[in-house]
Amino acid sequence: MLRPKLSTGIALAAVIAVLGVTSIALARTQAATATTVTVKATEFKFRLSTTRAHHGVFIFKVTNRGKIAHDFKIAGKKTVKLRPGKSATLRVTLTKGPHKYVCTIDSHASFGMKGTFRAT
Ligand SMILES: [Cu+2]
Repeated sequence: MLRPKLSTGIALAAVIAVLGVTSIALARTQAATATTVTVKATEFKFRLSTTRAHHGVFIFKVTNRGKIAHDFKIAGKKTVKLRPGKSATLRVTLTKGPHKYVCTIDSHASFGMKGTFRAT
C-alpha cells in the first residue's frame, strides 16, 4: 500500500517543518532577550540593580561613580579600566549558577569590591 505510507510521510514532513520553524522562532526570541543589569562602582563597593536573574545573555552597564579608577569582571570578561564618571558595557553569557564578580584593580576586591551574581 503506497498511499497510506505516502500520506504518513507527508504528515511527518509537515510536523518536522512546523517544529523547525518553531525552534527558529524560539531561538530568535531568546537571542533578543538579554537581561540588563546596571552596576555602580564606588570606593569600595559595587551596587547592582539586581544580583539574581534567569541565566542567559546579560548586559552589564557599569558606571564608575567613585573618585578613582575601577573595572568590573565577571565570568572571565572584564570592562576596560574606568576613570571616574566613565561607563562601559559588558555583554556576557551566564550559565546557571553563582558567578563571582570583582574589581581587578589593586586590592579593591579585598576592600569590598566583589560579590556573587546568581543566574537561576
Ligand atoms: Cu576598584
